[in-house]
Amino acid sequence: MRISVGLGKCDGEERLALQGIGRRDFMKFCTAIAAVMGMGPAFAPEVANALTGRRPSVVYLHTAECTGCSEAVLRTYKPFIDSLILDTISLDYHETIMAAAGEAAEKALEQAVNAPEGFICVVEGAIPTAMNGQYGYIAGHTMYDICKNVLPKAKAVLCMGTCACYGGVQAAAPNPTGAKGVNDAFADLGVKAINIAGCPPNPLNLVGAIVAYLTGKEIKLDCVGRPVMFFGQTVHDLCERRAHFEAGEFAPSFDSEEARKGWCLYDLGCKGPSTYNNCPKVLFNDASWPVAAGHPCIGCSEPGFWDDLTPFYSNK
Ligand code: FSX
Ligand code: SF4
Ligand code: F3S
Repeated sequence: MRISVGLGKCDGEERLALQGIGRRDFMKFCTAIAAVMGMGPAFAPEVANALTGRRPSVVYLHTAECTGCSEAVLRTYKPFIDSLILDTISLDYHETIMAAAGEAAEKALEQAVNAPEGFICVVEGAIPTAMNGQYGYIAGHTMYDICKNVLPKAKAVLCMGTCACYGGVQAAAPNPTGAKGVNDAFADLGVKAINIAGCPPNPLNLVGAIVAYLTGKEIKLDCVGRPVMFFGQTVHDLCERRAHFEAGEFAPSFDSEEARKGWCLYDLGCKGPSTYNNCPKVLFNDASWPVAAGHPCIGCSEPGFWDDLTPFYSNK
């Protein structure tokens, strides 16, 4: 089916049609993104235009991490979401999925970074800063130096995942590699990254942030650099088990009848009350989120959650 968005056709429509993405599915996706951004369905055509317009060049850097953030995008059960993301942006450098290797990959990075139209940089992973960054090398350069070179030149920097935002598991005590989040590691270079937190983050929050950037919408950040439109409420505020919390109905164990009936998981360690994220509203893969699946929120979108919010399975 042919895609027709807005008044005219553009090369974005061709791209989507080539991916076999129907207009109905595409507009449904755009409406979902508008909702994620806290906008009504009337904003969907603007989302569509942003996603089918001129593609911004994106350099996607991997540092110290598990690559779960990229996996969250690539394994979406609606296969068109990854195509859409990868087609919406001109992904000029991505260490996990690009075809180029060796010197060709290095050249691609150099070209993207020096292109006159500029680029957006997405960072996935923490920055090892101890011993001059020697705990992490790519192509003979430390991750620390690569970021130092690339990030100040970017038009915008997005941190994809809690590791890039705040250091994540790599920064957990005793943190021998001196792992830090981007804003912490490069504050002296004037880098001010937008933090799409979560381990992994919801890919729709990344798309929402890119759409906001492309449409020139103001991206209001909270005190730890997360867009308020995605991270303005706690998981607890949005949770479907909340009525049971208020009624004092707490599941005594994971395999209990009460847990199955949807009682609150607070006594099993749920950190929803102190965690800001939109998981209950946005869901992963349009399907579920941890608490709906019977697992407590472990606070994965919060800075320092490995140190501050453990033990994960107790609140006592
Ligand atoms: Fe971190 Fe992302 Fe968690 Fe993993 O790369 S946010 S460990 S899901 O992969 O950086
Ligand atoms: Fe709050 Fe967690 Fe209970 Fe949900 S399960 S109501 S997030 S404490
Ligand atoms: Fe993370 Fe809690 Fe959501 S663990 S995925 S913020 S429910």
